[in-house]
Amino acid sequence: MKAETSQVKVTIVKVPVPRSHPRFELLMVREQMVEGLARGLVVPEGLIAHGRGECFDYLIGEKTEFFALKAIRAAAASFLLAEKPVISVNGNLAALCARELVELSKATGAPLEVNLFYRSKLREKTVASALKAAGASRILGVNASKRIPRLKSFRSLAEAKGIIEADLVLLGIEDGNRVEALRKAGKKVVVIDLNPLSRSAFNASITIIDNVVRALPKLRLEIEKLRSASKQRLRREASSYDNREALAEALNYIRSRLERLSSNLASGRS
Ligand code: PTJ
Repeated sequence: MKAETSQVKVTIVKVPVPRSHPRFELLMVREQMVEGLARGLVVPEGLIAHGRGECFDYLIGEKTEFFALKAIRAAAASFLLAEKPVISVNGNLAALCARELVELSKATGAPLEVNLFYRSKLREKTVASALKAAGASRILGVNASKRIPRLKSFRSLAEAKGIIEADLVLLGIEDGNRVEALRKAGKKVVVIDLNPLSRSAFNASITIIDNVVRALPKLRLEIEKLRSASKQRLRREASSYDNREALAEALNYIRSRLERLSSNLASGRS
């Protein structure tokens, strides 16, 4: 397989955003995505994926909710129990959270592995360089030559010492095919995805329904909190988590939030 590339001319207009803007944080995250595009980390399709994420973030209220905190607790315990955890990094994740990914990698000993849907040699290297610039010392996935079974896309390319041998894989902002293939290969898969209806969310072992920019630092803190816990406690935390229940909670939360908002509107309350 070989990727074909073509170039389009994009004019990026930078304007100062006042701190007082009610959506200042969100606009800054958008800036990171646009910069990511300019640096070749993010593909145009990544901007579309980001927009979908923003929409679901709007629906959950742009806060880390209880169902995400539960998933973060189970994911932290699972990381501490895992023998060969790996953190998979795509273009969007590298653009938004390179530093946090490196810190999580240091906190868990899990290597970072570049894994791209729109894979080209240049993008592999660009994402790896961004991780290196953020302090990563061990980066896998550049020139990966093994294949994840039952997966046809470029995403199946993985490293023997990384995703192929891993017992736990963390990934975020991606489609469901790889999650399914990794689960079939017997791995525990932790997904960060704002969309509780996505196939990734359904197929994962643990789905953190939250924005990666909020979830990753919280996951690292939770790992620090649980670090001295007994294996027995960690197993309890991991096994008491039910992914379907967490997804149902997220959907119910969105439904009741929308009901509340719409009845406030109908009754003239703000
Ligand atoms: O960098 P590459 O080549 O590997 O390509 C990556 C993209 C993002 C283009 C690719 O994985 C893709 O197309 O993903 P999808 O199928 O659009 O799925 C992205 C999912 O991530 C959607 O369910 C979004 O709601 C969700 N999402 C988007 N932004 C965020 C997010 N979830 C958490 N945090 C976000 N910031």
